[in-house]
Amino acid sequence: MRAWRVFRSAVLDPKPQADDATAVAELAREQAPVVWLLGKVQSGKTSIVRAITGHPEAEIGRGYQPCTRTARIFDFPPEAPVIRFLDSSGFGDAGYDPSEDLAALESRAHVVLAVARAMDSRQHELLRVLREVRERHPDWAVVVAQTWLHEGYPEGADHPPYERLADAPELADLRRALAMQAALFKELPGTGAVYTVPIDFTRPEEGYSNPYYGLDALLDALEQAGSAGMNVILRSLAARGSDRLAARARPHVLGYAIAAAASDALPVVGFVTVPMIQAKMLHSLGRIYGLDWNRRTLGRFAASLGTGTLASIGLKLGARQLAKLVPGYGQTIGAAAASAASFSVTYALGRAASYYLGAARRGEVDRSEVARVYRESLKEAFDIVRKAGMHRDEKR
Ligand SMILES: Nc1nc2c(ncn2[C@@H]2O[C@H](COP(=O)(O)OP(=O)(O)OP(=O)(O)O)[C@@H](O)[C@H]2O)c(=O)[nH]1
Ligand SMILES: [Mg+2]
Repeated sequence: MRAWRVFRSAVLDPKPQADDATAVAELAREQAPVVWLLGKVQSGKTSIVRAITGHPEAEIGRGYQPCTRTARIFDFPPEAPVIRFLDSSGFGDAGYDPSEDLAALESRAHVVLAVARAMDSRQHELLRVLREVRERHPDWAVVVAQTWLHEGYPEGADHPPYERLADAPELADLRRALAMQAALFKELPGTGAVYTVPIDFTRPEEGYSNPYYGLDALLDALEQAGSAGMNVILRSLAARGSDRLAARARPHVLGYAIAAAASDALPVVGFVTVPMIQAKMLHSLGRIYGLDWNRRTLGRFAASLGTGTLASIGLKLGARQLAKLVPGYGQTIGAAAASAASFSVTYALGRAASYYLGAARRGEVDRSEVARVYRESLKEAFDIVRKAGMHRDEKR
């Protein structure tokens, strides 16, 4: 139970260490894929970030940090990023040179996301930049989001069902514009795929039936263009549900779990321990739910989890313990996958804590439900591990 004691005192620490928080964020950031946004001013770049993260636009604006001379970067969530958006701002001014932004990306997982208004045929600058990118990296996939679709609709029309974009008779003009624009991008040099995705992300006051028109198609394209872990991240972000706080908590849990996995894999930053990362996660979740952890609340949460579960918090689990926790997974994952175990336990702890905090806010904690959420989330975590290929060092 030593790990639990370390964890407990870290959660109850009245003065959380800022350095630790920075180290945890750094760990997560190292793993997070980067979406490189390229496109003219006001083409809809920030709206795409808002749609993917569910984060309010104003906070996205404030969350951007300078990165290179020509780009800013938004880490989401900032405390333990699961995804990062690099927004290159040189567009509109002729002569944007992408080399510095390219260099910032070269060694990491990323997707190039070009953004162009569907009815705006003047895309020379964007095409020039993309050509430069693909000449340097012929294999990089490019996703082109074609935005502002309704500029090509008949006056006052709402969106058709997404699949009708391809054949609705009244949209012939829009289709022609989309096809002509797509053709320009398909001519890019290089071997990587080019995906074009029509979208329209409107503000509620514009009155469209679906403010995220085409979001699913965009996520599909990003998944196909991106790294193995991308699908897990995007789907987790998209699973919003109706509970606003739970939706805010979810990416945090994923980010801290990824950081926990990374802390096992990267001995250099070994001073960032799994129990410490888990403690930081509980702090973050407490802030989201507006509840401070104290002896009493943490004690209650621990009691709901049960001692059998507590024993696994903060530990590096071996195959045997894993097999006990989740029957059937012991063999799949293999003995060496300490980081997969840390990921899973941290993820399950975070989901159980979110559930607990939500229920405590409403004043209706059902203890057995907390334990059930933990167990269910552990299974979910192992699915994520497999889908993301986190256990890929092991024999298949
Ligand atoms: N109707 C519609 N409006 C959009 C769409 N995308 C963005 N907008 C609106 O266009 C304006 C600019 O969108 P942003 O997402 O801020 O564009 P941006 O590319 O980040 O702009 P800059 O940061 O100024 O370069 C906002 O008022 C958005 O609400 C879209 O697909 N359809
Ligand atoms: Mg913007």
